[in-house]
Parts: sequence; structure tokens; C-alpha cells
Amino acid sequence: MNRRSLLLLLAALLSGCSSESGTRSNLAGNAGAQGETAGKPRIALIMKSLANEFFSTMADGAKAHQNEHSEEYELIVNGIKDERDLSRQVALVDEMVASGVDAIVIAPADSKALVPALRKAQRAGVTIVNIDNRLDSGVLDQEGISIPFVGPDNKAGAQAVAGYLADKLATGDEVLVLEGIRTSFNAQQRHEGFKAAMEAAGIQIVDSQSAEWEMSQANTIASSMLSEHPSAKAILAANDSMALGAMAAVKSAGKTEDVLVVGFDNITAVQQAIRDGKILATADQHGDQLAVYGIEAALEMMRNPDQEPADVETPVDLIMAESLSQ
Ligand code: ALL
Repeated sequence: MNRRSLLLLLAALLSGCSSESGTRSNLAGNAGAQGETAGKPRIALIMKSLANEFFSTMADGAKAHQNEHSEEYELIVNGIKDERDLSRQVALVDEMVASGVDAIVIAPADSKALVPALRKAQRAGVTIVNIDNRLDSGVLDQEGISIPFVGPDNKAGAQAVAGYLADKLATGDEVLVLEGIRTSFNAQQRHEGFKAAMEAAGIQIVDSQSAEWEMSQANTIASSMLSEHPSAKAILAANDSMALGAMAAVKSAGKTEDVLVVGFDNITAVQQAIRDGKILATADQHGDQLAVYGIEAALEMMRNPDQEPADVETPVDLIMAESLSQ
């Protein structure tokens, strides 16, 4: 047995490794002791719906990063089945804390509801990084905590996509909007971006409803919107799953030539639809790297626990047929 294994064994014996308090004492944020006794930090990635390709891509990117940095940390990957399953995501945070992880990198399914569980985790000594969907700053202040955000400027991304769409439309045209879950900050920001671009171009949003990020809901809602607003010229969807649902609705309404669709995420199914001319544009928020940026931020915070962690703005790019053919 080498010296390191011996130290690990001793540490386990001394801390009574199965008890919760023993686990927690490993989480006390004492980087020196952690390096010496507890081995590599364990980072839990907690995502949203794994049915959405955006998150399976995110998971793959994180796993690839961990493979290349297997000496530096261990990774535990989690997600929920349903976009709206907030209580499951809250339970995942609690489970990860109880299992003794050192850090949680989370894409919260709701900007407010996750904050109390994350506050508890942080108080237990777990390093927390918020990725993808920003937690509500008012609730964070209320709970007296600060958690760094690593993610894109969603308003700017949505504005770029909608601006590109506006160039294909005429002043006075009517369009429809499919929003994400309204209690999510990124859904609100994308909505703001769509509105700003449409307003600037003098285009009217005649209906805007939430399809809760989901393809089938988007399909149903888009179908009824299209029959209620037969002169609508486009559907702006706040993510690609909903853009695919809208695309199918446009097809069944026989309006493929008349109604343009845009999305947000750049998932592979949408890339194909863009190449086929069925979807006009999307935004690439580099889902494969998003968790990686968060993991790197968490590692940095664990290395320098005394330093105030800063937010990190990650890239978001407009994708259309031309960019895909390059
Ligand atoms: C957001 C992501 C994606 C995704 C959506 C669905 O937080 O940024 O756009 O499609 O969640 O959960």
C-alpha cells in the first residue's frame, strides 16, 4: 500500500465514512485537507430533461472533459425526465449533498424554486456553480447567498436569431412566439430578445404562449395559433425542441412555403432542418461546452476558496444555412 492509499484509509477510518457528518466534513471547503486525504474532488452535474438533445450533448461534453482530466476530478452526471419536474431536481441536489460531492454544477429547471436547496448545499460546504439558466438574483439576495453564473447572454442570442428572421419579413408582418417555461430567466430573456428585434423591424407579435420547452406541446399550440392567425408569417421558438414541434405544425397546416420557423440551441435535428430549408435559423449556445465551463469554474473555486467567484459569459452564435455549409 502506498502512502496516499494509507492516508486515504486512515482518513476514512477517522471520519467514519458512512455517516452523514463524516461525509460532510469532507465538504468543509478545506482544500488542503481534501487534496491530502479525500483524493480527487467529486463534481455533480445536475441538468434538466435528458430527453432534450441539448442536455445529452451537454453530458457528453462534460464526460469527454472528465476523461481528459481524470486525474483532476470525478464526475457524476444527473438529469430529470420531464422539463417541469422541479421537485425531482430539488431532490437530486439533496441526494448529491448527502452522497458527499464536493461541487454541484447545475442548470436549474426554475430560476427561483431551486435556490433554497442550493443554499442548504452551499451551507454544507458544497461549491455551487449555476450554468445555462440564471438563478433569480432577488431570491439569491433574499436567501443571503451568492452563486456564480456561467452561461450565455440569452437576450442577445435571441435578438440575433430574430433579427436575421426580420430581414426576411416585411414591416407590418405578423408573427407568433413559443416561449419556454416562464419562471426560467433564460426563457424570459429570449422572449425579450425576440420582442426587441421584432419591435425594431416593425413586425407584430400577434400571439405568444409558453410551450414549456417541449416539442409536443409546441406542436399543439403552434397548430392552434396557425389556424387562429392564418396570415402569420413566422414562428419564433425559444428552443429547438419547440421549433421542431412548430415545424411539424407548419407542415400539417400545409404552410411550409409561407411560415418561417426559428429556434435556439443548434441541436442536430435542427441543423438538418436548416439545411433542408424547413427551419430558417437557430442560436448555438455550445451546449457541449456549457457544463465544461461550469466544471472549470467549480475547480477554480475549490482551488481558491478565498477568492470571490465571478460570473462567466459564454459564447452564443447565430446559425443559418450559410454558417452550416462552411
Ligand atoms: C434551457 C436551455 C435550452 C433548452 C431548455 C430546455 O435552459 O438553454 O435552450 O432547450 O433549457 O430545458
